[in-house]
Amino acid sequence: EAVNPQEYTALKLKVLEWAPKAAEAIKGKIPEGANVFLVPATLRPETMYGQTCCFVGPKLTYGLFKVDENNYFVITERAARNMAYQGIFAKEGSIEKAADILGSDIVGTLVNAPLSLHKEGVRVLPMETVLPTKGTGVVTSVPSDSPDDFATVTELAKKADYYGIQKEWAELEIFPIIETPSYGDLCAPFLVKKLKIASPKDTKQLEEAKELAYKEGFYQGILKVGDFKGEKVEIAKPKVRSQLIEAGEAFAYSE
Ligand code: A2H
Repeated sequence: EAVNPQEYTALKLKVLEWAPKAAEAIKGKIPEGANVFLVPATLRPETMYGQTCCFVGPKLTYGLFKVDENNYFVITERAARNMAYQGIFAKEGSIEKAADILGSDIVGTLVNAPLSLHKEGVRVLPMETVLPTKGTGVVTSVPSDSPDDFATVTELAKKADYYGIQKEWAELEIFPIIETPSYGDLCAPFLVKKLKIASPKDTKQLEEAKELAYKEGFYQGILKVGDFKGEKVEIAKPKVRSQLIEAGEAFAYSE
């Protein structure tokens, strides 16, 4: 655990259509018509325009937690326990779990990703490297700017049958969203190629790519899309975050 608290932006990805096994797992457990959200924790809210899918750990168990009468979150129990003391649930200081769902059973679910240029929704896909001990255990995927995400979607598209997914779910168009002087406007694909990263298992090079992408994107990047188009990432980041929070599509989460 970090010494300093990490302040994440928790994004609300509303479920539009459940994968069959997940639908089975939650059947009869929540009121008819209640909203369910997958809730990834991110440090880069300004990149949310570039979401192409949402990752869960296939072997992790998630809970369906009650927020209020009409709203539920899919997150790890660990994250729910933290949220219970951050004014996020109607009933402060306690959690109410309606069901358990295995990550692999959620794969294939269609969710709405706020700000994403893919307005038709994005799919939930498996990511083996999701840590149960960080954030909410749900990770939204921005392959244009996150080397981890790009390496994972590339692997998923290559071995779609092995991962039990439809290839096209991993192949949504990757739109450029941040312009950088050194790595162009598709920072993560550029660095993954440059550092010869062949798969998500190349953890050492990925660590380096992540570092380079973050520094360049954050300090030199300029947004190419959205309401703050043309602004420096450093300046636009808190603005995008506030906009999401004010729209009720995100909230602050720290741990
Ligand atoms: B970031 P830190 Cl575009 N397991 O969001 C593995 N990774 C996780 C996670 C978990 N349980 N929870 C969150 N994350 C990811 C966007 C992004 C992120 C971009 C570029 C870099 C980047 C889109 N994915 O993170 O250890 C989430 O991915 C680079 C580190 O708390 C989250 O932000 O610093 C970030 O890691 C949090 O990592």
